[in-house]
Amino acid sequence: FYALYMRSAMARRAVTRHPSPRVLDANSTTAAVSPERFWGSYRPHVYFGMKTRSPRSVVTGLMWMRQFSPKGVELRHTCEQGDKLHSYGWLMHDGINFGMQQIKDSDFTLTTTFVKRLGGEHGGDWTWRIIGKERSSGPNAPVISLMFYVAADTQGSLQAHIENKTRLSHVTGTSEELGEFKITFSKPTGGAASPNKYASYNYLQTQSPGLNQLTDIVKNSLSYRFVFSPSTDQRRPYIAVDTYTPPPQNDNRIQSDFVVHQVTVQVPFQIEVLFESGSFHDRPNQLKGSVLTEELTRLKLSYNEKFEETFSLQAKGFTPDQVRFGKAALSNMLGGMGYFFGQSVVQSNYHDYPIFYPEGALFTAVPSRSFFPRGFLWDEGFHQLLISKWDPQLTREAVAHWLDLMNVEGWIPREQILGDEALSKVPSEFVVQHTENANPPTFFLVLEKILEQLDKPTNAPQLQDALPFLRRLYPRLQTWFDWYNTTQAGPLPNSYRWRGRDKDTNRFLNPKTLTSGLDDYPRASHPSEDERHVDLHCWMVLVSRILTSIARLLGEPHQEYEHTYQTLSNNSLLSELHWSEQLHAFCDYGNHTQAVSLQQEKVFVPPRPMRQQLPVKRLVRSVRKAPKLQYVNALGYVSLFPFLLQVLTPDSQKLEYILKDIRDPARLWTPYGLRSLSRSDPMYMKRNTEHDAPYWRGAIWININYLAVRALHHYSRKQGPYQEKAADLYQELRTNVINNIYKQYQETGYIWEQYSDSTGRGKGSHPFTGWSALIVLIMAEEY
Ligand code: 6A9
Repeated sequence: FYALYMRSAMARRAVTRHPSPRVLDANSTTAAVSPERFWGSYRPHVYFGMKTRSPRSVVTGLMWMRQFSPKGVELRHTCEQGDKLHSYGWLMHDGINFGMQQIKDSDFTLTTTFVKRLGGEHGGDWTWRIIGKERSSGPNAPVISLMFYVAADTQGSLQAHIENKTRLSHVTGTSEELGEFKITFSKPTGGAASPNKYASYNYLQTQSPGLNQLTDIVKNSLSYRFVFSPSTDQRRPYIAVDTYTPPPQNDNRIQSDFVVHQVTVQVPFQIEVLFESGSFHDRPNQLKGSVLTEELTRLKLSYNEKFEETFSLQAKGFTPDQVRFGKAALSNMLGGMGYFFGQSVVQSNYHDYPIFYPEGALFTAVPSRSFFPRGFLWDEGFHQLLISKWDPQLTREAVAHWLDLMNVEGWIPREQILGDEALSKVPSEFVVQHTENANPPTFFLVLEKILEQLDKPTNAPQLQDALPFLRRLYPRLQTWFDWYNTTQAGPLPNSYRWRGRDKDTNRFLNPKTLTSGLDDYPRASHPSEDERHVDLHCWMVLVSRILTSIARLLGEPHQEYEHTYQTLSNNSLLSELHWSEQLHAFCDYGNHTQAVSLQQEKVFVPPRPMRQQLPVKRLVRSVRKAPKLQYVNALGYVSLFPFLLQVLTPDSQKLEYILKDIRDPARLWTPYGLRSLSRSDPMYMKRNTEHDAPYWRGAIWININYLAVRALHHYSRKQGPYQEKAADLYQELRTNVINNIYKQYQETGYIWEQYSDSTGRGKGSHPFTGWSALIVLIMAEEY
C-alpha cells in the first residue's frame, strides 16, 4: 500500500508546478500591464499573422494563392517547406513596433509589413501593408488572391460588413481582451500611377472548431463559379472562397467566428488593412496611406541606427549586403517569437500512461518557422544570447516564461507543444515528454550575460530591472540545479550521465541521446548505468559557476554551489573522469564496442505460393565484438566541451591537442566551420537506421561553432602557451563561418539548420533562424 501511495504521490508531483511565486505576475502580458507588446507577429508558424499575448487571442492572418496557375490551387498559409518558396523572412523587425517581410513566391513577390500604434486600453492599433510585385516582367503579370482572415478562439465574436453583395469592407468585433475593435480592408491601388485598380471580391463567414482548422475550412469552401473580368473582352473563371457547411458535430468543441476577405488583383498592387481599437478615442489620424509611409520611414531609420549601435557591422567593415544579411538574421529571430498557451503531455516513471501537464503560457523564439515552430529548451538559451543584446527586457520575459513552466521537482519539458496549432505540426510519436529527461541548461549562458551587463557601471537602469528579476528567478534556479545534480548523476562521484537514451540497442547503429541536444552523436554503444558524459559534466560546471555568482550577488548562501564549481572545474578531476590517454581527447565513458554495423536482417522468405507480400527487410545492428567498460572513442563536438565551455585553464596542455584536432582537415576543420564528428571517426556520416540519416555525425552546426569561436576568442585573450594559436584560429574560423552562411543565404534565400562539411551547402530545415542566427554575434564579435 505504501508503495502504491508513494507512486501516486510521485505521479502528482510530476504535474505539480513549482511552489515559489511565479517569476511573471499573472497579468504581466495583458494589455493593461504591457500594452506595447500586446499585439505582435506571435504566430511564427504562419507566413503572416498577428495575435495578442493572451491565452485565447483573436487571431488575424493572411492566406494567398496565384490564380490561373497551371499547377492548380496552391494555397499558402502555414509555413511549409513543401511550398518551395524561393525565400521568405523578415528583412526588418524590431521585436515591438514594426516588421517588414519579403516573400518570394513562383513569379511574384509579396512584401508584408505591420506597424503598430499605441493608444486606448487594449494594445492600440496596427496597420498592415501588402505590396505585390512581379519577380521578372513577362507578358501576363500574375493575378493573386489575398485572403485576409480574422478568427476568434472560443472568446469574442465577429461581425462581417458587406458592401455590393461580395465585398467585405470591414469586420467589427468584441472580445474580453480587446474590447471593441474594427478591422477595415482598404481597396487595392496600383501605386501612384493607377490609384483605382480592378479587383474582384469574395468573402466567407463561418465558424471554426479550432485554429488548426482554418486552412482546411478555406480549402473546402473554394469554388470556381466566379469570373475575373478587368475589361469587357477579358473574362476568366477564378477560384474563390464561397460557402462552407461545417460537418455535423460529434464532439463538444466550441465553434468560433471565422471571417475571410478575399481580394483578387493583378500585380503590381498595394493593399492596407487597419485594425482600430475601440478604446483608442484620441487618435490623431488613421494609420494609413502617407501617414503610414512616414511612420514606416521613421521606424526603419531608428531600426537601422539601433542595429549599428548594437552590432557595429558597418564599422567593422562589412558590406551593405552583409549588413542587410545580419539584419535579416536578427529580424527573423525576433519575428520568430511566438506566444503559446496549452498543456504538454508528459510521462513519468510513476504512470502507466501519459498525462496532462498544467496549462501554461510560453513566450519564446522558435528554431524554425516551417519545421519546428515551437519552443525548445536548449535552443532558447542560444536564441536569447542574441536577443539579449538587442532587447534585454524581451530576454527576461522569455526566460521567465520558461522557468515558470518548471514543476516542483525542478523539471522543465524539453520540447513545448502547447495548443492545437502547435500540436497539429507534430507527429504523435514525438508529443510525449518524459519527466526523466534533461536538455542542456543553456539558459545559464544567458544569465551569465545578464550578470556581465550588471557589471558595467554604465548600466544603472538595467541593474534596477535585472536584480529583482534574478531574485524572483533564484528559487527556481536552485531547484533546477538540484534536479540536474540528482537526476542526472553519474556512476562515480562528481560524474554525470544523460538519462533517456534509446533503449533498443538492436535497432540503431548507436542508440540516440536526444536529451543531450546532440541526438545521434555517437556515445557508448550499449547504454548503461556505468556511463558518464563529458558534455553534461561541463554544463554542470557552467551551472554551478553562474549560480555561485548569482547567490553572491543576491547575498544568499553560495558555499554549496561554489564547492560544486570548485570540484567539477578542477582540471585533474575532469581528466581523471574523461581524458583518454590513448586517444588524446576528452571522451564519454561506458559500456562500449566499436565493432558495430548495420546489416540486413535475415528473414525467412516463404516459398512463392504462400507469399502474399514480401517481408520488409530491416536493417539491424550486428555486434562483432562484445562491449566492455572503456572510453568511447569518438572525436567531435562532445570531446570539445571542456574547451567550448571554457573549463580548461589557459595553461592546460590538453588545449594543445584540442587546437590541433580543430585545425586538422582530416578531423574537424572545414573551410565552412567545424564539423560535428571527425572525418576519421568510424561513425562519420553513418546512418543510424534505414530511415535515419546522419545528423550530428559530420554536419556543421552553428550553435557549437558559435561556442567554438567564443572559446577561441576567450583563450586568445588569456596569457598562456596557446594564446597565439587561439588568436590565429579565431580569425580563421570566424571568417569561414561568416563567409559560408552569408554565401548560402545569397544563393538560396535561406539560413539553414546545418551546413554540409563537404560543400558548405545548407541542409535540413529552413528557414532555420534559431541558433544559426548567432552568426550576427559572430560578425559583431559579441561573445
Ligand atoms: C520532429 C518533425 C513536421 C534537433 O532545433 C530543435 C531541435 C534541437 O533542439 C536538437 O538539438 N532539433 C536537434 O538535434 C529539431 C528537432 C525536431 C524534433 C521534432 C518532428 C516535424 O515534422
